[in-house]
Amino acid sequence: MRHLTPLRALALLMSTTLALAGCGGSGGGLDVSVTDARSPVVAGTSTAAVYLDITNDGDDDVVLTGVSSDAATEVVLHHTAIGEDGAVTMSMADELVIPAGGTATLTEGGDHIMLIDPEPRAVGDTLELTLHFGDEAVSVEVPATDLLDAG
Ligand SMILES: [Cu+2]
Repeated sequence: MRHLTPLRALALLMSTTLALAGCGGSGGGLDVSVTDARSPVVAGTSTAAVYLDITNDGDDDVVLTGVSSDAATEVVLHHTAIGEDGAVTMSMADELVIPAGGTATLTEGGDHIMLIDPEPRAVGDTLELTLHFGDEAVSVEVPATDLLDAG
């Protein structure tokens, strides 16, 4: 009879936890992948933007209905618009539709995720974000990046 060493048991436990975290639903057919997640660190502000690409490989449109994180007081979806006078305004968005086979690009100057009162971070830190698609959810590790590296 083989016994698990404590380390091995821990590794097993961690991989189970990760697998659970990566799949909020029970195989409800959500076929979404998230790439290029990043959150530039801006000193002296009480908010932080998160940018990422959400690709919907499924046959049906999916709707991003909310975003949450333990690393911030609040997480909101923002829509950026440039008015006729050239002024940039950000407004809250309730949801974001990602069409079947399409990609939603959340990027500088466009739609983005906003963290309100995020925990202090340094470049290279990661924070965990959960994207909610109705009853299903996808967890994303978002690295903090240097603002100047954003291109
Ligand atoms: Cu914003």
